[in-house]
Amino acid sequence: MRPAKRSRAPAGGQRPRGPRRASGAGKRAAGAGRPRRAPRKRRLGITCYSHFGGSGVVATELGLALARRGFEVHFIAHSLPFRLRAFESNVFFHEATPASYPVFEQAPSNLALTTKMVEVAEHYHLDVLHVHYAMPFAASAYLARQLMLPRQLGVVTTLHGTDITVVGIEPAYFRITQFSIESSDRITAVSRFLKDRAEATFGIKRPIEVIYNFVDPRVFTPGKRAGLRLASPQTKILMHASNFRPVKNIPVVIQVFAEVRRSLAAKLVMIGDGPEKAGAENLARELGVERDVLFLGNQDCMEELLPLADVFLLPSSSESFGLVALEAMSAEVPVVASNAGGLPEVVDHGRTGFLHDPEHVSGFVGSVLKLLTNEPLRRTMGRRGRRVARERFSADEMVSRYIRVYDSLR
Ligand code: GMT
Repeated sequence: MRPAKRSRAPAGGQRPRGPRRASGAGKRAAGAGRPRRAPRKRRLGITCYSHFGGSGVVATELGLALARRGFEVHFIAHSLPFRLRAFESNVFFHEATPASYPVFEQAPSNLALTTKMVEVAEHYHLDVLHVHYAMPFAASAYLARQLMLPRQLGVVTTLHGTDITVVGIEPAYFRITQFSIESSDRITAVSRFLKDRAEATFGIKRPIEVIYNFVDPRVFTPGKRAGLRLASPQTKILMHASNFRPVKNIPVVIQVFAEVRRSLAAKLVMIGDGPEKAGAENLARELGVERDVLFLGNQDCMEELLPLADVFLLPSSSESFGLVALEAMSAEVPVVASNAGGLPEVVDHGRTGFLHDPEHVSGFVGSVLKLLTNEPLRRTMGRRGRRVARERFSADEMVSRYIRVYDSLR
């Protein structure tokens, strides 16, 4: 598979010509007897974090889905988004690389990003720039739009989570986060919880539309892939995947597993990497379960790993949505999670999984054991989870809602 094209013009190497106009204008201009011109492709810039993480996944899957619906999509980022692994026509990648200079204590990478946004928006006649994660992308987009005046570039900001709940509220960033969110033409949030939190914390008065994270149920399917095995068939698998940051409550994952392991043969599969990983390895050793905990590091084939789990565990102290929980549900894996943030909007307690207070270790243990010792219940909940993933969080529906947001900017 070939990667997305890097900073290249569309097929034929030609730069799109002619004045900017909304799609459909070509149709109206076509007079009697003259050949109809194809409607102009809608052109969208997407900026996101490229490393492992839900916001980058949502941004990438959205861009790919839009390209399949005829949009020309330009990813503008510091590096190739990790899920942008397959070639798609209509998809371009533009790398924003900061120049270094001895005077800089740190290279001003956000200015390089802003410059790249302007360059791409002008060169490819972008209609809209959609940034994922407010910090600092909404500020870069605001600056890019100002630089392009009087030409109008629509800016959409999607709030994802810690941009609002953790980092955006740091005194060092509060005012710029608030200003740049308010300055966006349209604002979306990935859960009702996050919308409410953004309004309450930042006093955002502009409307925030909730557009949930989504999953493609054709990609995240139940059923183990041949040849992939993490444990013997009799051994139950508890799985966790995250960026191992403090909000993920990693010690609780290990504690819950150590308790579960006392009752039955099980393995804990830990996917991802981050600051809490070393502590987790130590705790597993302290609790004497290190041989049954597999740290797999970052993996980009979650659709192959998740179906291997019997239960997925996500005890976060804060979680705006929990995309990986939805991906697990799509793979028919019941989720045991915390009742924090937007997770209750995703997991239905007692139907598709169980929810507990983030520090309620015995609650998590009880629910995990209930599922691991009652296969019919586990299967029923798994099947319901997949149905909910398909019906409530369908990619088609969420992508259409983003398109309506772009349409409202015309
Ligand atoms: O906010 C973050 O910690 C980063 C971000 C990411 O890039 O993974 O995660 C957030 O965005 C995801 C996609 O919308 C959500 O599914 C996650 O729940 C959310 N993380 C948190 O709220 C901790």
